[in-house]
Amino acid sequence: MKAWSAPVVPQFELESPLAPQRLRVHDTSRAQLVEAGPAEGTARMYVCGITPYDATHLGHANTYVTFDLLNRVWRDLGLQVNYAQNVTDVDDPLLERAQATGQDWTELAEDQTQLFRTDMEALRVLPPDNYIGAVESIPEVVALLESMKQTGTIYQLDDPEHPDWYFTCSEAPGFGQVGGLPESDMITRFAEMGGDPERPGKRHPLDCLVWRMAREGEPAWESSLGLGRPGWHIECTAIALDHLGAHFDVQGGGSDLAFPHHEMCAAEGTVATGEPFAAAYVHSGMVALDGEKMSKSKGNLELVSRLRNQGHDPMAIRLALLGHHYRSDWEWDPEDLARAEVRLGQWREAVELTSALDVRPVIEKARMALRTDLDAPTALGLLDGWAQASLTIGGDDTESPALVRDFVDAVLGVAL
Ligand code: 5CA
Ligand code: ZN
Repeated sequence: MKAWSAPVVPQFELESPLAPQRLRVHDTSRAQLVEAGPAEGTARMYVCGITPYDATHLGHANTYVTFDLLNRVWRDLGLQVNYAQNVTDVDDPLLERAQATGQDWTELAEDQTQLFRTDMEALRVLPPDNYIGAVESIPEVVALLESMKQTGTIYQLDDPEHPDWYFTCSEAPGFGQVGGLPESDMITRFAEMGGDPERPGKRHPLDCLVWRMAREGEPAWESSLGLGRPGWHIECTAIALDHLGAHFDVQGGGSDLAFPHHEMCAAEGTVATGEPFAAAYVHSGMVALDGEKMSKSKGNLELVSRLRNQGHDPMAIRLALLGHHYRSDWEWDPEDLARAEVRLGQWREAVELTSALDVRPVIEKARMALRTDLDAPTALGLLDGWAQASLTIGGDDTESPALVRDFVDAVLGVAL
């Protein structure tokens, strides 16, 4: 499907010999920092997209800004990036919401996806190269499931009414490594996240649904597995393998997706290709409001669109998000936005100076921070130091203001 339009990104070329020449990020499955992406050529990233039944909240925005930063840091290292993202445009929560509000589910999905695109454009998030809906990827899902059927890694439930198809995930090599949870916790979490550990007839409680046979009143598609629709995890597995190939560099999303979603994707991908699914699983922290994770289902939300309609500069919203390290969990506080507005104003003033302090060593340190687990708060603090000193003490470097403008735009995604 159509992604959103790309912002114009300035070419930023400046040598920083002391900054590491590879990106290191935290891989959830190895619980340590690892090098992500190749030394040269094309890096491949899959980030789990929205389920479009409600507007983009700051938790979503934080996740997509995090992976946009990763994308930009790779580009700053001279890599090409193949970035794929899905839209879960058919799934239970979407169908339930459409039913509750009497809307057509396809219209609800299209409207909310369009609002998401507008929000992402405002936040200057680079669009994915492959933006793929679950509905449009059904042929790829079915092809993947057919190959898994051949190897006996999926099976049909012996249930005369609803003979759905399941994947034998617990037999997959490395199963359990992404989430790192003991089995009893896996079962609890699986149930909390839409899984069905207690369903009779399954070979193992953790086996996950891959093809749901048609139910009265639900959309369904003809396939060799019967009339039905894809399960959630297989959608991301099929889209990632189709657009990125096996053993791509990063699978990303919020930390709520580590288990079961990314665990199941990893298991399906490994079984289907005989290779590891992703080289690293990278997770951004959860943004909370009123003491709880911001979520569409609970309704404790602050929306990007609401803040924009109130007249807040999207660049300040972006800076407010980047002010938190991507792996931390934090609570939205309107004061964060006020502080980001002050910071943005100061940076804008400093890049208007005709001469300033030499920023090259500052950019080198900021790159060092960003290439070491995307430490945006440190990079922002370094730039504050340069801006404040340049505005108060001054400096005689005439190129630095333009260097800052281009660096901040190209790498942090903030247009000054
Ligand atoms: N469509 C699936 C992924 S395939 C899904 O989880 N959709 S979602 O709309 O619920 O979430 C979209 C992305 O936002 C996911 O990466 C999720 O981890 C992230 N996310 C959701 N809530 C929050 C939150 N409160 N804080 C941070 N990230 C969040
Ligand atoms: Zn996903």
